Amino acid sequence: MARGARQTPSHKTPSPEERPMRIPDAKLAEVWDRGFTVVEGFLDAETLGAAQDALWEIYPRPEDYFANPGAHPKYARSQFAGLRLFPYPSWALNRVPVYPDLIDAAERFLQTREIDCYKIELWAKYSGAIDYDQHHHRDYENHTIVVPRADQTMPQMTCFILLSDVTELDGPTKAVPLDRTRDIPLGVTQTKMGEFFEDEVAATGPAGSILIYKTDVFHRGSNFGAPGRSRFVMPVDFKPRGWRWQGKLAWPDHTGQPGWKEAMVNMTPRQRDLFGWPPPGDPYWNAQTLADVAVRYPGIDLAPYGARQATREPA
Ligand SMILES: O=C(O)CCC(=O)C(=O)O
Ligand SMILES: [Fe+2]
Repeated sequence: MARGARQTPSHKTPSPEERPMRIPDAKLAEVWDRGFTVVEGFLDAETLGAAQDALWEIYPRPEDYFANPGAHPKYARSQFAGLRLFPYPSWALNRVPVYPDLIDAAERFLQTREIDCYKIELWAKYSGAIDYDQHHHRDYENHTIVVPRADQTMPQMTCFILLSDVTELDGPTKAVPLDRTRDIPLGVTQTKMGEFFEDEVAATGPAGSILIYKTDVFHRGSNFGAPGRSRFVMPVDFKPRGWRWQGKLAWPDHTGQPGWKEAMVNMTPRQRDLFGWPPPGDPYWNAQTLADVAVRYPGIDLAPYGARQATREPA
């Protein structure tokens, strides 16, 4: 199990004792039984603080936005205008979706080490930009081209990492416990607006918390309850490797974005594997691929991929 990402010099690796939160089994069991859970204090303070600082390379700071919302018209165009796909310009953000305790939780929840991180987003919302209220829906609609299995073979684990404090006023995600909706066939993805308002639970928590949920749970984005508020979250989704009908992004299509190369160079083999990178010992690796991947990713340490190969097939 991967522990401790390689860091850029400005970010020290937290020791296991400093890592505050291995997600308890009981919380993962709650995701199975209830459909979702919130774990507070998930990110360590240094990781969280650095990620928060890096947000302002991408988004207007709340004080700048609210000083003149008209200067940022894009956020008024759609609820989804504040979405940005991985990678990001800064390692401080790119390391969050491969946070060791997140990998650990996904491996335990999905009950295998053979997992894909199949979607990473950042999402900024600013109060008053637009109405963020949504219908209750199941997320699987754009995470699989069919439907989840009711017996939860090959489930998907979807998460929101909160990078800002989310109170009742900050447009929390609102989720409906599974026992209220078990009678709704899995083929149904939306409910009528308001149908489960009585049952929904607001996924609130301080910055650094994580909401983990499943793709069969009804939930919705909600609007802000007061002016001048903002919400910054990182949605990250995992699946067991194997069923080609599940997924959302094709990572090769994102390798041209600023931050991708640095992220791949900084990651451990375990972390890269989540994106489909060939693991150590894979037959993909030979003298040619080792040399050419090193050209594509200057500074990368390919020793873990090369040692075995070098004894089998000298260059
Ligand atoms: O932003 C949120 O809190 C939830 C949004 C959501 O569920 C969605 O867009 O699928
Ligand atoms: Fe959703």
